[in-house]
Amino acid sequence: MTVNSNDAAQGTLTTLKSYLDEQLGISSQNTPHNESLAALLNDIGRACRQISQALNHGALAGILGSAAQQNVQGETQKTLDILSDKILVDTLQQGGHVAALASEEQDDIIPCNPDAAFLVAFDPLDGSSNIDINISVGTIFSILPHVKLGQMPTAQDFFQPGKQQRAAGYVLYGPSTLLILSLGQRVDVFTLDPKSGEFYLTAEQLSVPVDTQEFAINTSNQRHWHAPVTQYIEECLAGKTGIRGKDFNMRWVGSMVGDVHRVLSRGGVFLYPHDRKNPGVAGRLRLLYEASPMSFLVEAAGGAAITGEQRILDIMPLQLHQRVPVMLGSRHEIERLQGYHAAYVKPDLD
Ligand code: AHM
Ligand code: MG
Repeated sequence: MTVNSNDAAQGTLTTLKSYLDEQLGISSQNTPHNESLAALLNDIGRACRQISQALNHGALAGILGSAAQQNVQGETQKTLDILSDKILVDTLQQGGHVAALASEEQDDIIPCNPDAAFLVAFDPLDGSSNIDINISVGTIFSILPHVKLGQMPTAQDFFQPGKQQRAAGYVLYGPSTLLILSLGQRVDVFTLDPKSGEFYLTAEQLSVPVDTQEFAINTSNQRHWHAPVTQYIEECLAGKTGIRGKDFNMRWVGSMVGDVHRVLSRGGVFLYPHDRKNPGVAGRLRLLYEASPMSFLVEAAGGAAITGEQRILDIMPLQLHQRVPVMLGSRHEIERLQGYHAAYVKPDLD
C-alpha cells in the first residue's frame, strides 16, 4: 500500500473512523457494543492527538522535566506522564464508553460509567525516560470487556487473561505519530495528519517474519540474567561462527513502543526477562498495560509472546500493577527461547 499526502487531501484515504465502522460492522446491523467500541477507540485517537501536540511543543510549552511526585511503583513521574494521564482520563471519562480506567500513573482504578461495556488499561506515556532527550515515546492501551454490566467495576474486574482483550494498540510519537491497532484478527497502522488531526490508514495487516537476525535486550543487566537468556544471547553474539550460523544485529530504543514497533515492522525479538538483579520482582514491564496489549498485537501479526515458560496472553493477573517477564517477536526465535527455558531445571531460575 503506497500513500501520499495528496491522497489525504483528496479524501481517498481511509480515516480511523471509517475503518472502525467497516471493521466493526457498524451500520450493517444492530451492534451497540461495537458502536461503543468504535466510539471508545475514536476517543483514544482524539486523546493521543492532544498528547502528540503537547509533545511537539516540548520545551516551548514548559512541559519537560520531572514532576515533584512518584507513581505507585516508586518511579519519579515526568510532567508529561501526568499531563498525558490527565488527557486520557478526561477524554475517556467524558466519552462515556468506559466502565473503568486503570493507568500506570494511578494507584487504583478510576470507576466511570457502570453501564459501559469496556474497561481500559493504559500506560499514558511509555518510555518516559526518553522524553527529555527527544527520543520516541508512546501510549499503550488495552481494552477488556466489562463483564458485570450495570455494576461499578472494581480492580478485580481487570483481572482477565490478555487473550480476552477486545482491542489493543499503541500510539508511537516519533518522526510521525502512528496508531497501531488490532481488533484481534489483524494489525493495521494509521498515521496522524497534523493538519487535519485525522488518523489515516497507511499500512495494513502487519506480519512479523518467523525468522530474524535482530534482537533487543538491555545488556547492562547481562550479569544478572538466568542461564536460558545467557545461552540465547551468547549464541546470537557468536554469529556465523557459532551454532546459529548467521550474524545478528542488536537494537535497543529503551522505549518499549519503539522496540515493539520495529519488531512488528520488520521482525526481531524484544526481551525484558526476569533476572537476579531484583529476584523478588517478576521483570520490569507491567502485565495489564504493557505486556498484555503488546502480546495481543504481536500474536495478531503472526509472532509470539511468552514470559520464558508461559504464553503471556494466558496469564491471569493478580494485581493491577503486576510485572511480568517479556519475550516477544519472531515465532521461531520465541520457540527457541521457550525450549531453552524448558530445558533448564527450575532451581536455576530462582
Ligand atoms: P516506563 O513505562 O516507566 O517508561 O517504563 C517502561 C520502559 C519500557 O518502555 C522500556 O522497554 C523499559 O522501560 C526500559 O527499561 P531500561 O531502563 O532497563 O532500559
Ligand atoms: Mg511503560
